[in-house]
Amino acid sequence: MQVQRQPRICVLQEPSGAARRRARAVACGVTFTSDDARAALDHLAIHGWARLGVLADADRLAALRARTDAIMDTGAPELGLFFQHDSATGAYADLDFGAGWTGPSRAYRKIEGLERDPVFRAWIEAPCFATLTASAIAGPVAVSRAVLWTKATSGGTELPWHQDGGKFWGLSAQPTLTVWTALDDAPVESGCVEVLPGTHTGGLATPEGGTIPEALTADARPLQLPAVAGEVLLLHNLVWHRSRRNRTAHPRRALSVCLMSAAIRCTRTRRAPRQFARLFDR
Ligand SMILES: O=C(O)CCC(=O)C(=O)O
Repeated sequence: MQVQRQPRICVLQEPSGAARRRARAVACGVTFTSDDARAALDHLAIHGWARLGVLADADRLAALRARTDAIMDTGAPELGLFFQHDSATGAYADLDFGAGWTGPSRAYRKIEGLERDPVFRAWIEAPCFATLTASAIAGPVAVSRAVLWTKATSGGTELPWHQDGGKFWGLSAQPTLTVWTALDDAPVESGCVEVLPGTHTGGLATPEGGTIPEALTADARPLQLPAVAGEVLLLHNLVWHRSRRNRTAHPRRALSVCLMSAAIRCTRTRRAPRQFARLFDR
């Protein structure tokens, strides 16, 4: 008898009820309470990811998108942001890691330092995130990084499986809470975030952190996390996650903010240590 081989990568979809609940949240608007925060944090602790629902309304989304466009068009030199453009091929290996802002373009894949921008800062310090961090982080809160991950229409760069931690991050302790906000709808076809649930419980795949060696993900069963504009996801920094290229005619932009205790320090020694912005006046 011939035995059929299973495909190596099997993508898991959330049950359709989840999509219905998301749609309902969009229709009704959501208030975010400390009970919501605790439920999401419990889910995060077990699975390495969680949904907070749609928390950014249409006005907020319009402001964040307009500011994203302006930042890409001008480079916002007064803010000293870090820019990285898409590679011409869409392959991660072909990225230019040192070029920075190279002129107006809607195809910057990664922009860091958004906590210094007033429009983004207002969202990072929105009351829902004060509520969230009150349940998640003891004492004063700081932002270790605030990043725009964007995938231009019919483009973007393949982001391989990685963890957001390890020696490369140069921190005195490992943060665990990343808050990801969809600025646009992010369906599967546009390169939504994908995770390997539970992988955060295994610690770092390599001491350096960052990209996961390919041999470890050959049999991976990704869970795709499509999101609607305004929806917020939590990602544990150590959960293995990735995102693919955008196959739609719409941009896929998202803001990812890593929140941590303000007691965590920068341990890099080659340059002056980074100072992390404190949030929520706590
Ligand atoms: O939005 C994406 O494509 C990637 C998100 C990510 O890697 C992160 O938030 O750490």
